[in-house]
Amino acid sequence: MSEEQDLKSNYSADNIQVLEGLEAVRKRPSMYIGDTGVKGLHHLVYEVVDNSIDEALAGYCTDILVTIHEGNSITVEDNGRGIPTGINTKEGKSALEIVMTVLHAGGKFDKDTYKVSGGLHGVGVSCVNALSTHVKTVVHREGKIFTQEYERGKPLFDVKEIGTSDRTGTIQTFQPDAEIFTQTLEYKYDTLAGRLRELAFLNKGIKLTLTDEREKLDDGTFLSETFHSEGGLKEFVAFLDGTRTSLLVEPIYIEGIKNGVPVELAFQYNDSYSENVHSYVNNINTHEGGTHIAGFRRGLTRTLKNYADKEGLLKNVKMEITGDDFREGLTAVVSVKVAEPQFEGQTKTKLGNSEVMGSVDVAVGEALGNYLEENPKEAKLIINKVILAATARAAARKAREMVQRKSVMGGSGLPGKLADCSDSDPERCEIYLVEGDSAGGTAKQGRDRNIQAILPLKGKILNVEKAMEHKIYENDEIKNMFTAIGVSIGTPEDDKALNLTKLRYHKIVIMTDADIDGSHITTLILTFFYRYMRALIEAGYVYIASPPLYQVKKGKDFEYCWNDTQRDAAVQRLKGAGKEESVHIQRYKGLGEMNAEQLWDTTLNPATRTLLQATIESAAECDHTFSMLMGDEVAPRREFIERNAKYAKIDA
Ligand code: 0RA
Repeated sequence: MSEEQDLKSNYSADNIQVLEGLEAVRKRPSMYIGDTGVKGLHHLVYEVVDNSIDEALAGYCTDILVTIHEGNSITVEDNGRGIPTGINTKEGKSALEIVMTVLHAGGKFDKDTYKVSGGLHGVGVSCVNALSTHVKTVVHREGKIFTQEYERGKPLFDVKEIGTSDRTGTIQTFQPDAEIFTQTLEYKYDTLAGRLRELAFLNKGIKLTLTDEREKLDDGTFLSETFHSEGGLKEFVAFLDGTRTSLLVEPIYIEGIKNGVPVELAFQYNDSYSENVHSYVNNINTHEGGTHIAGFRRGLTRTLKNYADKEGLLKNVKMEITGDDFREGLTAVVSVKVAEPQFEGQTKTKLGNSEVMGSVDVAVGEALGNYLEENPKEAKLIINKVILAATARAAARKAREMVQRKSVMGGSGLPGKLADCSDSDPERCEIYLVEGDSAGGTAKQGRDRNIQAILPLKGKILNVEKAMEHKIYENDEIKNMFTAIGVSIGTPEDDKALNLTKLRYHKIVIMTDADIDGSHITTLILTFFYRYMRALIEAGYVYIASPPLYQVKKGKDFEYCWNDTQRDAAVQRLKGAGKEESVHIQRYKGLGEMNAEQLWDTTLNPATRTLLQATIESAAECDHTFSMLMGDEVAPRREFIERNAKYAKIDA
């Protein structure tokens, strides 16, 4: 074969690969964006925003605007340099077209840019293009405006010049494809806002604005928020702690390049007993931790211990102090940028690069070492808190061992209040955690005894955000939940990990009254699961029941209603030609007002009930929300409940 022919055939081979690329994305979208549900849908936005973040991190972009349009198309606009539009000689196409239509082509044209952002799947904007019915890209660059449009990834025309401009930037508008996203096409404002807020904290200085054109406000403008943080992680930590009471005037903070790895971290102690450490690699939340977290812990423990020893603060302390004791009431965010991150673990969110451990260790040592020397009063506060934690830990271990012993005893060890089901296959079995003995009684009569177990809980359960660990394991309602659900603490590898090998149900349903008290109890139980049985939420086993608010009745005919709109419609339907007074509306004030049959029909029957699945979209948002809901300040809690009340009704 001549050289020329060789080149030619390679060229067409390349072309075929290109076609296969985007076809493959449409054939198996989950491989590229994780899933085709709510998560994947939102992932499209993150993928596009990540490109703009990269441009900002390279120093060329300060503002990113995200707009949700009517009909759920999205525009992402930035004021960066604009995607290059010149013809790439090798491919014979414009760089823009290549970026938009070739898998993984994103970074090809600018090797100097230190690419650090990029979604978990890091697939590039061509995937978004492949999974959208229509994309329009507009580039302002070199005094001109260029554009190209695509349908399901295929260009509709060559890049064309459409005008002149005195600015630079890239504007991407895409419409997700209903053929791909069969579950939902609806963007959630709060989900996008949560991620943009997180990105603003993680990349200080960048302004990210979210506008929702589906939500017009009273003054005629659209719902819109701008996220912008000059303090970066220092402000992130303050945000996470919400209304918790801080031990230090402000978080300990460091930013710098250590052993070649950019490290930024901030931490603060508060008066709670839980540890909230969040970590990010290249702006991706590393839920499972990894080497950066190991480095953080090592640096924290070593530096605090050295200081305490040097100052003789541990002279009279008899008991052993463990790593955990240094992290009680700790809120921290660790963010590193790694050029070639290795992700491991079940959800590929655990950093494996060993060199990062030392970098973070050194960063913590420096920041904390200086802080302790310069702030001896605060240093003593921290050390005293650690000593207190060690004291409490002894008590907690005893209490935890009780839970461990009880929960392995099996049948006879089950709580007396539990009405178990007869089936023993966890996959088929459900347990309802029910507020109050009276509703518990009705549920016991109304349920399907084969697969549904009922555990009544006494009123308000313990607020685990405010209780010390041993109090939690001593609490009767909590002990009952551990033993009934079949969860214990301690596995052969880790004596604090959750042991799910004896899990007895794959659906754990929280059922409370549909009023303010009921939703408070739901929140208390969810907080408990979040702090002490998070793996159950992550596995998708935790649900919230939604009992109806009304029964609308006329003679023998009746309908159940979950909100006021349904109620009004039911009244109209049932009255027919008759008078409105002939229709009777019963407002359920609690589960106790329903009889067993009604409870089955509306809330228990797997064929007709509505269950809301508890999920952790963002651990950081959860921490903030729980600290606010469970904290002492009333105003933010009331605001949150009022703002979310309308969603709660829609969901029902
Ligand atoms: C590569 C090179 C250059 C810009 C970009 C990529 C770029 C990509 C995106 C994606 C969204 N917004 C973006 N902004 C910029 C420019 C190279 C140069 O001008 O020298």
